[in-house]
Parts: sequence; structure tokens; C-alpha cells
Amino acid sequence: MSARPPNILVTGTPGTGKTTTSQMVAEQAGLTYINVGDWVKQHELHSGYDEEHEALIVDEDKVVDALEDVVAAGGCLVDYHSCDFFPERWFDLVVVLQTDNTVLYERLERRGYPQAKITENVECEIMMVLLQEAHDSYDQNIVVPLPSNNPQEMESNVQRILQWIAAYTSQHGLS
Ligand code: DAT
Repeated sequence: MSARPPNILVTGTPGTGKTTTSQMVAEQAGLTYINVGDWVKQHELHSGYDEEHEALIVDEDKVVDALEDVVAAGGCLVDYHSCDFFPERWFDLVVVLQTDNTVLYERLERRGYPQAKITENVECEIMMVLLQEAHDSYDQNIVVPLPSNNPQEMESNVQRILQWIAAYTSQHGLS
């Protein structure tokens, strides 16, 4: 494998802190931040709107095609609430953020989500759907679950990911 800057996926149930954490890491490490949800909207990588779930129907093939060249260059921090359709080769580290259900419930309520969507996401978190999806889709050695319940944990997660980037960069002679 040729050495390129690392690509990191930050995944987890909506509300676990992916965007906040990812933006802090990307800014401090000089990585390109990619919010897949925003890409889907901006580049119309969807096939319509799902009224029941109040969400766009994402066209996963279109997402992969749209991101391929950007991610292949390395140095990307990708933020998305799903992880099983990205090519495995894209990522060097997969972080799964996790939040206790009562804390998550309150965050999603503050976000103004309808009740059904809050319940669906809290259940998804209780069942550890994203952690399972990450384990099923990537090498066990690169999947790292991190708790994200309060600002201290968020800061510690940011520092941990920054340390991982520094170690990777030095091991691969990229610094
Ligand atoms: P996501 O991108 O996973 O949907 P977010 O980064 O938008 O999550 O965070 C949702 C809200 O919760 C936002 O107001 C910030 C807050 N939040 C997230 N993680 C947190 C944490 N570890 N401690 C305190 N607040 C947090």
C-alpha cells in the first residue's frame, strides 16, 4: 500500500456527537471534513423523500461514486450515521460514538425530532446497531467505540483521535 494521509470514518446514531467531534478533529488535524448527509443534499445523491421517516432516500452507489476520488486522495474525515456501504479499503480508523439512551433522548428532543424518529434512534442506540454494522463491515482492529455523553468525553475523544492520527502519520513516514 502506498502511504497516503489516513482516512477516518466517524459513525454512530444521530445525536451521538459525530458532527461536533469530527469538525474539531478535522480542524485541528488539517483533514478534509466530509458530512455525507450534506453531500447527499448538495449533490442530489438521493432518489426522493421518505415521508414516513422524514428523510431523503439515499442512493448509496451515487454517494460512493461521488466521494471516491476525494477519499482516495486520503486525509478525509467522513461523518455519517451508517457505515456498511462504503468500500472497506477507504478507512484506516472507524470510530463509533455511543451515548446513553436518556442523554440521547434529550438531545434528539432538543433537535425537534418527531417522537417516532426519537424512539427509532434511541432503540437503534440501545441495540448497538452502528457498532454491530461497523464490526460486520471493517477489520476489528480498526473499529473503536467511544462514549460521548458529556463535553469531557467529547474532548477526550477528540484528543484520542488526534493522537491516533499523529501515530499513523509518524509510522507511515508522512510527517
Ligand atoms: P450527530 O452529528 O451525531 O448527529 P451532533 O454533533 O450534531 O451529533 O450533536 C448533537 C447535539 O448534541 C449537539 O447539540 C451537540 C450535542 N453533543 C454531542 N455530543 C456531545 C457530548 N459528548 N457532550 C455534550 N454535548 C454533546
